[in-house]
Amino acid sequence: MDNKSIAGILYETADMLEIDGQDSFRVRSYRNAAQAIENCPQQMQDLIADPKQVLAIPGIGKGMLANLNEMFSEGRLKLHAELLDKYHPSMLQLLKIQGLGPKTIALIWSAYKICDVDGLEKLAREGKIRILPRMGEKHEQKLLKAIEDYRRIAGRFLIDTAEAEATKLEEYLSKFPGFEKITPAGSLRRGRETVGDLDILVTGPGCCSPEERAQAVSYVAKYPPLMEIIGQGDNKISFRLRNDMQVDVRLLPPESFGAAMQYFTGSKAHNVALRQRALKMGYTLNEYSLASLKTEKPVAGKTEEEIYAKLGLDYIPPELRENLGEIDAAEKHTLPTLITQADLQGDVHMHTVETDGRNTIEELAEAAKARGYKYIAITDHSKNLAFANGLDDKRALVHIQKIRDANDRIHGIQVFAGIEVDILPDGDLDLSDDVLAQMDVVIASVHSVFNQEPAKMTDRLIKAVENPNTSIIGHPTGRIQLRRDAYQFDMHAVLSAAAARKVAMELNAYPDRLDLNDINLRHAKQHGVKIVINTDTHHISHMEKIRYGILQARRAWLTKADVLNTLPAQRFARAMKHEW
Ligand code: DGT
Ligand code: CA
Ligand code: CA
Ligand code: ZN
Repeated sequence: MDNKSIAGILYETADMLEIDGQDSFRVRSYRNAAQAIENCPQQMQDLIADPKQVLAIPGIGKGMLANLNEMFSEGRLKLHAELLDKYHPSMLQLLKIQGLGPKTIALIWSAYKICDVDGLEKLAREGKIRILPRMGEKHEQKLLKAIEDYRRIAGRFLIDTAEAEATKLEEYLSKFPGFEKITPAGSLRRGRETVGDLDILVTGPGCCSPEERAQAVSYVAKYPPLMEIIGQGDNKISFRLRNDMQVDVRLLPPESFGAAMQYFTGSKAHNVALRQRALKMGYTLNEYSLASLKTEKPVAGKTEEEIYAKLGLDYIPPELRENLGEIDAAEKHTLPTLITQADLQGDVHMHTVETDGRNTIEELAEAAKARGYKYIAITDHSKNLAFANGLDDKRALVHIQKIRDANDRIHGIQVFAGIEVDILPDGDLDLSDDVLAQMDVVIASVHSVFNQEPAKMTDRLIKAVENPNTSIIGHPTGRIQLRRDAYQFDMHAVLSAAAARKVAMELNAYPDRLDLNDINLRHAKQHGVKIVINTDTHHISHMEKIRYGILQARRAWLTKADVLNTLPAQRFARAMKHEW
């Protein structure tokens, strides 16, 4: 059991204890422990043999240590299982509905003994929520809207979660002697920002005869995090993991591995268009091969490359396979040379211990240097973000000096002085112009008052773009994936303003944001607006999240030339002052 799974069980236990009406001290002890374990850099699994080390973690006492021991020895927590039994696992789904906390769930449970999403929706539609104490018609309407939002995102996972699950499973599969190649397909391979289920393809000598496949399938079925098998066939097994993620594992003979990769990578829309093209050329295309219509003889199937080549197309990278013009471009040899991670020279959105980050300027610089970057920018928060201990003018000036001093001391990487300054509700920036003018990089971001009228939000953003000190608009739509929608505004108007002023738009690579999305990025490019890909690092471990930003940029057809932080340091610095 890894830290994330342990924390998940403890969070759920805390929530269910609260629903159960247990005292708040006990509830909090589970929640605190969950948080501590989630953030612990070492795996509990490695610490558990030494109780002293576990007890040294703030938030973990003797009682919690006993719980941890139980989880490692039994593979479960009895209290958690009992609470799930008393209510129903569906209770945990209710907690994922925005604005529905344990107290309200407890209220609804005590009145109606209902604890599933469908049941809750029925109650709300029948007007049975508004009559409960402290509730009203407005609460009921809000709840119905929240249920709708929940349904839209339920069953999807952030790309980093999906990737981590895929990697763990691949490690397990690679221990089976009959498996030679193991590859994720589906939306994960296309680099989509969220993933529904995992599609894993396997090939090798263990996938050939029915007996070998039966053996292989039974090995897959013994994957420890597997919770429930959904379906099992001769060459496929589908199952659900503890976190509710569904996985399809398919066993394929080597001669059709490429055809299967092509088919199961999708997207469905890309496949439909490709199959039509194949038919026009006298072929059939399916998950086994590309074959001649007349003779039914396969002409390609071992690799994707040979399939695209036989269809008269340049190889289409998975990120582009959405039927958004890529087949046409592949035929005309006009597919773009997509940006790669190696093109990036720096990462210019980072927070330090001075505000809500966890590392010092030096630690960030060293970690960035180790990644091969030529520059970074330190961009702490401004004072409007009080809970993050944001900087006022005075502290900002001291901080600039601190960054300049650090830059003089550290060799082999340039450290730019920057700020992530709040865009206030009226569009003014949160620090004075002469302080901002001293910064090398000014990222202007909205962090509060998200629910303005669209016209007002548009004016607010345009005013921020037109501030001569602004270099970049940070996470421009404010969405938090699977949790909070983008705020409403006229993207085209803001992009036009940004193009006129040579202000860049951020592609925030942090998986919860991935903002701008692929469609907005394509619009930005059409408007002639340049992009900066950043991680918004709050801890050195976040720097590697840059690859999700790269995937998103590739999905948007971006090339090296579209992205400013591919420039050498001096030219990048000029670009931050509107010269590109
Ligand atoms: P997801 O799981 O919702 O994030 O998205 P995908 O793209 O991974 O979709 P999934 O898992 O349903 O199917 C994986 C791939 O298999 C999909 O991208 C294309 C292929 N596929 C699935 N069903 C069909 C189908 O009915 N027709 C065609 N042509 N391809 C399909
Ligand atoms: Ca999938
Ligand atoms: Ca699937
Ligand atoms: Zn921010």
